[in-house]
Amino acid sequence: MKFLTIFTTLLAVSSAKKCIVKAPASNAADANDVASDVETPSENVDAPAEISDNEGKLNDEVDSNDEDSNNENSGKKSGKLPASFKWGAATAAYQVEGAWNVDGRGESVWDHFTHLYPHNVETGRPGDEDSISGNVACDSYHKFEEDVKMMKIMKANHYRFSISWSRLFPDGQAKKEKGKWNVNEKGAEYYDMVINTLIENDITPLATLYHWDLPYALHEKYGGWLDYHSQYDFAKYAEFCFERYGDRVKNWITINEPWVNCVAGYKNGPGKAPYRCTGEAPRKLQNDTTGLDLLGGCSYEIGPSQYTPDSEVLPANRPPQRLEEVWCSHNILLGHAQAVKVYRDKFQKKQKGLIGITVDGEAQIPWEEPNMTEEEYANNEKYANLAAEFRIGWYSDPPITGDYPESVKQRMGKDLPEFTPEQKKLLKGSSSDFLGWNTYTSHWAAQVKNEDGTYVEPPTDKEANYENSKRDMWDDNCRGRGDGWTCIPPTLGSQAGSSWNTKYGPTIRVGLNWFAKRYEGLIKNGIIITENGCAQPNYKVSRANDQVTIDYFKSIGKEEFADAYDEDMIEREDDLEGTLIHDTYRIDWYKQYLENLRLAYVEDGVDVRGYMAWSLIDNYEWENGYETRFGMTYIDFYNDPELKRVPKDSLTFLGQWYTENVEQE
Ligand code: PNW
Repeated sequence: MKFLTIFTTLLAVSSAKKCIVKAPASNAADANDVASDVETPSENVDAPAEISDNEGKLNDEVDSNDEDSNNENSGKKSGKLPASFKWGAATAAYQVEGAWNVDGRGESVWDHFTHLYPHNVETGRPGDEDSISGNVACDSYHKFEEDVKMMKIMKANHYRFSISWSRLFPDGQAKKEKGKWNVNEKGAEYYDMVINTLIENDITPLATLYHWDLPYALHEKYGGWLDYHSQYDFAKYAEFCFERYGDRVKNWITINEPWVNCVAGYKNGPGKAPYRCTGEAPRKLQNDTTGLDLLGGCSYEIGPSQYTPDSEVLPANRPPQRLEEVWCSHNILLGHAQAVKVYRDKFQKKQKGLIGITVDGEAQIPWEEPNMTEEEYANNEKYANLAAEFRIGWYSDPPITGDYPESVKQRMGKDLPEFTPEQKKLLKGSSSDFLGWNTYTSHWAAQVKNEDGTYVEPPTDKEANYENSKRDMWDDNCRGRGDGWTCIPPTLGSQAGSSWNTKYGPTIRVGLNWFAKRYEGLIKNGIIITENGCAQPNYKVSRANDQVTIDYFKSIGKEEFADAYDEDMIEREDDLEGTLIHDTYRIDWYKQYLENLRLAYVEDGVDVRGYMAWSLIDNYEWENGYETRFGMTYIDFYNDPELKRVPKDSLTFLGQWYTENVEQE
């Protein structure tokens, strides 16, 4: 049977110091072009070229912040992306900066919990705390100019970085008294330097305010994102950033990936800080301890009130443990909205920048079987949309439409917190300037069947609750079989170097179309891919699924997706001559995803305005440590005290792709 799906068509296919960084020799010619003679940051930033003069037309007025109304059609005839396309790479503060206790920086939850539970990180060197934490990482705190050289090689015109909240406000609480902020000035100067250096090099800053590094003091004080107060502390910190940096930063992302922050930080632990494990993730069972377990495990201490794995309800303002991820999500979305309100009320009109949220989430692909009827497939398409509403819409609807998707409300029943009418108003349109999407991998979706072949039906209103909410669909667990991160075969695409990371190019096109359709007319400056990339396959990831995946794709007549690779693709930490530098798997990833992005723009008319590759450099890959490498630049973390940056082939490839596929002015 032949199905008309999107992807069948795809295969056709120092602060004041001036610092102009040049690319390394082989790219010198290009670098001279870009590192032009910008004199001072202020000259460059007063009226950034890509932002139209929209004075007096902000907030709800129709054409507010439409930075380039012609964008939509300009590149289509040529088959290229428009010259205004935002092109660059991304990193996050805790993963690259290091200098964790330098110049007055305060502890974040990542500092605290990596130090307390060193065994929660999958790789590292025994006894070497720096090898399991972001203590030093790439030391971008001291080596930022080296990073800019790498940006030049890929011809970046934008750079996405994040600001460390606890570097600015060590106890998390920003306050302005008598016109003066209680900021850690040395920390604030670091970001002045970053921003100015970028601008001097013709690279536009795209700053994220929160990339998972909550000041530990706030976790200790009231339980961090589990508590309602977090939104106000976040908004105050954001206000400082707008006031200090907003003359130069015109693109703000409030929160990075609320889903990962809350699900991996509170439910599926101990994965991400604060290492809570309120769900049924397999790793919990091994380490289900009360109190401190210095060898590794889940954390149950929180705030002024200690509680144990058995405590069902926390004191005032705290959710029941089983709903921690849900409440974390709720509060973090409100934090986003509060920060946007501050920007809109006090800064946007003058500064003329854009603000939005970045969500993550797998594109949902309807499950297909060789002898399926059209009705069955159509039903799975319907369920793919429902699964996407759960996985993505839960986070992207509130900042655009002002509320959770109806399907999520119906299935969660009373376990889903409600936004008050004022909160809905606050949320609605809070990501209407642009929407950021981090995209890596797709998942299958379908309506699950009972053993007798009948469909599992959605919960009735009476049955609706957190536990029942997803039982009739294949949601974020890959066809509903098993729990946790790892997909059960067949997977969509070949296995990259992180358990959840599979290479399936149509991911980006399917997802972009899903957003475009759902939010038609509601996002003024389109969608920005704020992350996409892969870890080169490595020794840690099992490929047991390869054959199942190959056989499956053959069985449905789509052999082209039976993507597998030879052993020589696998990264070996001791082989500098190999894929550590000559990263052909990663190049193929970028080729496939970028081609699908291009098609989404030129063929489907999706308003996609930017692409940030993850990541500019190898860095601290959270609970996977330093041996899961997502970078386009190599660093020998264990043996090289200089942390020298060595460009990989993929970095050069991206520079070429940009020249060939984006209109040059
Ligand atoms: C993103 N998943 O995280 C983050 O924003 C980065 O900090 C991180 O380094 C990068 O992707 C690579 O991991 C994700 O399970 C973590 O689907 C997990 C998932 C997706 C993204």
